[in-house]
Amino acid sequence: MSSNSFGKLFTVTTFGESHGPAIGCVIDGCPPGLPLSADEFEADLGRRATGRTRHTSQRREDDAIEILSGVYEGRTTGTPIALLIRNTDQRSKDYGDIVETFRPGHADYTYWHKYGIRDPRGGGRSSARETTMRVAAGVIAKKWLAERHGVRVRGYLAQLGELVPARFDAEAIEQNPFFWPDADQVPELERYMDALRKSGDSVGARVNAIADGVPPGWGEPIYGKLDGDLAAAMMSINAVKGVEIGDGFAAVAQRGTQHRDEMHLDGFTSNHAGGILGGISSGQPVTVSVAFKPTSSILIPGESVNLAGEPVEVVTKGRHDPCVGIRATPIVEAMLALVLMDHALRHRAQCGDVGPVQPLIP
Ligand code: EPS
Repeated sequence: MSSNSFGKLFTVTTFGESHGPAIGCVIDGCPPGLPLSADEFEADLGRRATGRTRHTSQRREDDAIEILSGVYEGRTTGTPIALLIRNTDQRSKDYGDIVETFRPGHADYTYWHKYGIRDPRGGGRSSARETTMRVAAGVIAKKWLAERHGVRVRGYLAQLGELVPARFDAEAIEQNPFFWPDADQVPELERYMDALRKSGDSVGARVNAIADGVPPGWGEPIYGKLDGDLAAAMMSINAVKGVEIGDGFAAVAQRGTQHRDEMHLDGFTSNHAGGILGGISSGQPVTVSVAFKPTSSILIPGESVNLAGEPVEVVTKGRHDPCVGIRATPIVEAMLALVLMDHALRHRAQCGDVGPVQPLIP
């Protein structure tokens, strides 16, 4: 009922609040024998973490993973993998002023109506902090997909406010704090973010992710479509407002002749479908694009109401991200990997004896 778990055969349950003692997850259904150690989580957790550049929240967490179960002598055992990260840099007094009020645009108001109680410190479960454990679980999925199927998942920032990349250079993405695919534009992004931070406002962003090497056949009609599960997974990330697969909403203005990806024995001519046809992977790269809203915790006063039903002005103090999308690339990658791994196992369970069938378009 309370939906803190997702996946069918590879399931992830996250728990914990932004200002609680710890956050964690339980991953069930991981195949046995996968080599796994705590240091393998560092790279992706570091890519997502706060406090690593001036353009994100200045809260400083080590995000050090403790593996509590499911791994013996450096290998997964097939039993539940429990991961824990202790919170060390909570500053709950920043939230003193909003205990009695609701930030406009934030989940404060809806959590209050749903539960009649809320943890206002750091936004509780609705905080970006919750995404840490998705990234941790995603490390396992990325590794299994790469080793077992040669699948590679990567992402990048495809829009920051009104700025879009002038070109796509895959090599540039990991060389700047924005995951931006054009190194020449990074100074412009720095200036943009500095001005935004100074203004006290926030801005939205778009993150794209691609999975290469996905074989045809993953995904289930009708209610377990790969794109349906991807949309749900991406929408479950706090602050996400839109998801597109392949050409997404641009398909509205396209003709059939334009949108279809023509097939030849040596390859498809295009990938408007984003690697998914009828909810099942086609063997082309799976492409997803995700819209993040502007952070609602901002310094510019906004009108709201308080618990007593009086009109109030709200200003959020604290160490907030002026653009939460800047550190969302590893989160989107993780959700893509988690959904793909779940579907790989589901496909193996039902149809493991079927393929490969011919013709197979490379
Ligand atoms: C967040 C507010 C900031 C961020 C936090 C998400 O935390 P605090 O309220 O404690 O200053 O630092 O993000 C993380 C700690 C994280 O690891 O992602 C928010 O309001 O969502």
